[in-house]
Amino acid sequence: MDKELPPNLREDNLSEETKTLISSLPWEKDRLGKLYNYHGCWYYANTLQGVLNFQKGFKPQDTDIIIASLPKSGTTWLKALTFALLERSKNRSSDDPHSLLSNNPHGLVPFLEAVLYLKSSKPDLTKLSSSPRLLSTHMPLHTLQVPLKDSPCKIVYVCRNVKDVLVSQWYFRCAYSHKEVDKNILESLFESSCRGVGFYGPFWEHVLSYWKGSLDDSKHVLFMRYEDMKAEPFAQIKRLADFLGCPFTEEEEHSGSIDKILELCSLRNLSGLEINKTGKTENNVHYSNFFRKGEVGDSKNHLTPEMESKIDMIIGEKYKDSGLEF
Ligand code: PAP
Repeated sequence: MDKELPPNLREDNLSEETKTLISSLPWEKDRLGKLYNYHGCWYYANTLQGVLNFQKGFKPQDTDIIIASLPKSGTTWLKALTFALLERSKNRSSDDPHSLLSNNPHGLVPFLEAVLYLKSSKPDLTKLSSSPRLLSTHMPLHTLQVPLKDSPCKIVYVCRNVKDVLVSQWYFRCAYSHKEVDKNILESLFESSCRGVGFYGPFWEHVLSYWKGSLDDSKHVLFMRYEDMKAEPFAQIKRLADFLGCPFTEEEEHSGSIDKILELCSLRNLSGLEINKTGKTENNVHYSNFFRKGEVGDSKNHLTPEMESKIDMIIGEKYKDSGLEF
């Protein structure tokens, strides 16, 4: 079973040091394997190895941009938008097609702990786009910040209503394990998430770490919401461009450039591309699994009213006094 899992979810690539470390960590078992709690966050063992490798070996550059999220919160979309925003300053000739047409956003903006540093603390990063480097992570902010120290690099976090995240995770898990959509899987994801256990969870700690980070240091941490991006994409992409220091000019605003980027990065466009129908990530996950409905509120079709009110209650309690509302 272990061998069929994507490499970041397995437990077969640990250093002796990490084996010793995890033997002392709290753990829980889910359907995919053992999750270990390291500094308040749950990881499968190989991903934890990636986190440790990253913390040991990552050397930030001042211009780095890091896309951060909980899985299934809009990562693919934000990667595409950020990549497209930065690409527009590069003068491409008309016969040079956009990289987003031939590569998936996950191929263009690789994950730190789950891909680049998964196997080594000294990966070859020379293949990354030169400057700025675009990177991504699902780590919580306090873990990400360890090797960043006083680096002025920019972090963009995307957050999504956790009920929709849960349903999206459920579909994703069933799809990559080639299983029928099975309600038992949703129920166990729900039950463990409510207890604060789940890959990269507890979700409320994750969201709050970036929310507080964005309040404390708004020049370096931008907090975005999937729901706002759906409701007002024009305003949100402008916000993103301003934060990254590459604002749209008036000419760009009026000439339809923003609409073109939004169209290029739309779920409809990306999911229809050959690369996204047939390609796979470095961790052997079909790109097609990253595109589904992309709707706000799809959880209503799958969670019972009791499940919804339990999550609402948890969120209400955990986010109270934070200023964060859903
Ligand atoms: P990841 O964290 O594993 O990379 P992520 O991209 O965050 O996954 O989440 C996938 C969700 O984003 C899917 O939501 P759904 O299951 O509710 O449908 C997917 O459909 C949605 N998504 C992917 N690309 C886009 C896009 N271009 N625009 C809007 N939503 C998108």
